[in-house]
Amino acid sequence: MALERTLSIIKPNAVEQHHVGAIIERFEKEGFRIVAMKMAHLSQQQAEGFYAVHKERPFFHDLVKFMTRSRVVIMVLEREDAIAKYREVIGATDPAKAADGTIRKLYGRNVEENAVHGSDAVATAQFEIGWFFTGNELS
Ligand code: FUP
Repeated sequence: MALERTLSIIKPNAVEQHHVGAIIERFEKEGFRIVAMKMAHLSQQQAEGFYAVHKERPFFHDLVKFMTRSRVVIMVLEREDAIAKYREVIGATDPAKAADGTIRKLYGRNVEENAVHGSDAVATAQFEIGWFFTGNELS
């Protein structure tokens, strides 16, 4: 197992519902170290660029609208095997299909408002971390 970093976003629905503290506490209990963290209200350009890989998908427009609705918490989290472990802790994309006890099951409303984002691979994590954080903020 390698020490990895993943990009985590606590999405607008979870921030609006006051679940920020519970979600961060869970990540720390699961052994993640917070390397960097900020709160931001994403611009349309930031959200579109972040989700550029999905730009041809039918849900793209609504997803960008949701992600720019209100503020999000963006974090870089580190631990051994971070990418796979994080995805285990958050659960399936659709909260209705997520395992009991996972963050999306606990705090997600539907496949769009699914409470949290997490990188799906090492290369994706590198792009996503660089999208939101400078080298200085990560050192
Ligand atoms: P995940 O890696 O679990 O975040 O899921 P995907 O990369 O498949 O999807 C990225 C985001 O697109 C999801 F977080 C939510 C959104 N999405 C929808 O809004 N509708 C869909 O049908 C599928 C995904």
